[in-house]
Amino acid sequence: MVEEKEIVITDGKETEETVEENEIDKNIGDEIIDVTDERDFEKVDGDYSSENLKVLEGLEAVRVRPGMYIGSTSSTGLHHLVWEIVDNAIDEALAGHCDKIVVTINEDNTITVSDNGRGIPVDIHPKTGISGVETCYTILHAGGKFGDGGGYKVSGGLHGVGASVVNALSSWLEVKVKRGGGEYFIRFENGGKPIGKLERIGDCEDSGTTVTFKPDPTIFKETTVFDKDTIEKRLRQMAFLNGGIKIVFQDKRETPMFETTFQFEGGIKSFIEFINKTDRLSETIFYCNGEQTFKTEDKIEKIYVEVAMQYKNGYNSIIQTYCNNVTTNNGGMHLDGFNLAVTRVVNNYCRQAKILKDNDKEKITISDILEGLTAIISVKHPNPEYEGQTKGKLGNPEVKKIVNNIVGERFEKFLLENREEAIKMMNKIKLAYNSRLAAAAARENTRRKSGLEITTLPGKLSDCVSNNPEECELFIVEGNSAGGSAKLGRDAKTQAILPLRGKILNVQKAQSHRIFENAEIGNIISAIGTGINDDFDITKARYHKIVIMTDADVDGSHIRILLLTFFNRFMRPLIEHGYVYIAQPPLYQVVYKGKKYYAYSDAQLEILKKTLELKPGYPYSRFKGLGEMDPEQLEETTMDPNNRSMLRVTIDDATTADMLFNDLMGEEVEPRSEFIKANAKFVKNLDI
Ligand code: 28F
Repeated sequence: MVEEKEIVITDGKETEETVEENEIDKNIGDEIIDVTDERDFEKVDGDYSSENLKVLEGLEAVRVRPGMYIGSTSSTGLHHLVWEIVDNAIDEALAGHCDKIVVTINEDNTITVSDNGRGIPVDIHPKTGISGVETCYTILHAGGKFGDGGGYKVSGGLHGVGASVVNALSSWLEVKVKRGGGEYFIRFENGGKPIGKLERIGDCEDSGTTVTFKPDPTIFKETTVFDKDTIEKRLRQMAFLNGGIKIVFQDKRETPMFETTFQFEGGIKSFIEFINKTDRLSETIFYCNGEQTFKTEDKIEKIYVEVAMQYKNGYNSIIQTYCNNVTTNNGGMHLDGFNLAVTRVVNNYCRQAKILKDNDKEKITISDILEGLTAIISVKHPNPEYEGQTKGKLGNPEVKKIVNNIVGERFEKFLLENREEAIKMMNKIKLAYNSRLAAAAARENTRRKSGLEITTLPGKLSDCVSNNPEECELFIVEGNSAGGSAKLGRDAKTQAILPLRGKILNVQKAQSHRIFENAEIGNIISAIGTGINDDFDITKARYHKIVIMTDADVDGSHIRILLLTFFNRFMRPLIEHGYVYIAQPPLYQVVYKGKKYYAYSDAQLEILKKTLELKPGYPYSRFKGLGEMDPEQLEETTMDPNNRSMLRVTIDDATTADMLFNDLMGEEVEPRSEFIKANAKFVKNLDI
């Protein structure tokens, strides 16, 4: 069935991406030699030929089960190869030896990464008997922890698997090193087999490392084509998270060559400026960074913390957390520490400044503080542990205390030194606090009046017969007439229809307690059954597929965006669980030799015309909206699970989604109309 796949729409072409389990780093380490750890070397025998055999076995293991090392062999896995090599260059920069990294997509879709660091060591490694370069590229995890203690080895996140993994999964890979006055070269082929030894090919004055590789198409069966937007976005993020480093990105597949440079002296402070382009509560950005040590069983280690934040006038909150340059989607100890610190400081400040009056008995909670807040929390940790199903939660307990300390102290100081900003922020927080308490009181009132929880289903809902949420689908349909067709065309056993009249409230700009006064929103909330925000409970979902079905025109995309904004802000786990879909009604119908054919885009229409070998001028019809389709048409093209194609909404990168929502829904009119025009791009950017 089509909807089990994630579908990426690019320029009217559809590619299906199978949803793969993230299988990362399981079991690896058993057979692995960490060349930076002396103790490990005493265990293996020093015989060179047996060593060599192990090397080949290691790389072969990567080729047999690539998913274990890079998560998947889809486009995502393909790009992991780039991140891996870039991470090594970033590490060299964080160690203080390099300030410029160049990433190039070459004409032939190979990748070149280069840095102006010290160059990978070229001398023979005493333990492996081969050059440092060959060691790094053929022994699993050899690039492991940098021994010099000068920097943070940051590639220990989801994809810190080492350069050798990239080599193992490449048709060929070349390394050039400039070091100690010489230039050196080595080439590997066929999944990491060295073609000769590292060779001195000339003299030079500077130093650095350059790597070029071609991903093996027999491994990356789906695609070996690199995506410019994906790489550009990640490199920009890297430049924000590692302030000061200059990262140049080139795409030579374009003529003229595309080139852009990222360098942000302000680090994540610049990241906040980038996200909060409009509608800021005040211009000042709170920024702090600091380092603190902690003791483990046998050594003292350092944690680096960097936090930046700023309020917007709206109510949406964007909190991005990172550990070692990798997004921690489900937060963890750094987020906990941050929440603790700001909650404490804000409560103290508001008590002292008499913003909280004596009769305000309730404390200000983190949810009051988060309304309208954009914050980036980035930590660097020598030994991060990730928890949760998707390994998206930072688990190291010491991080909580350290972030709490640093942010607490610096944020308190900031408020005292920036009185005007502080009062603006606190007034905003107090407003959120007041409306939270007012909404709670209103809810309590309704409950008392009716004597029971509000559990009635909306009158406009045509519910399905089945009570098994797993097979139930809710179609949220634009307009009453389309709703009528959908109602007649549905499979009443599993498909429910909720027609929406007019435009729903712009939830980005509305205050929380106003949302619930809106009838359309209220209908959606009660139909789905999960509740919202803190009360949200995914187990209460009455449908496991919630399908947004709107016209393929500007109004339709506006309503779709409003609905997505709503889900994003109040029912985000619904998206995270993959329950939200976008229906794809066709745009065109061609009747040919008594058979009906449908096209979902202009490009598809052209393909259809070619396939059917239609003469120019052969008639076809264009659907102006869902309402124009009769129930059978709607059923067979858009609703029937056997025929339809739907887009699953997944928030892979919350920043992009949030920023899109902001751009679309915020005050500025310009970006909004732009995005509605570029609707296909919107869908793509949501990583659908
Ligand atoms: C294009 C990607 O990979 N840059 C790198 C260095 C520098 C050193 C290093 C790398 C050797 C065996 C650990 C140099 N001098 N860019 C990169 N630059 N690796 S990777 O050392 C790795 C060690 O195992 C380096 C002194 N110390 C370290």
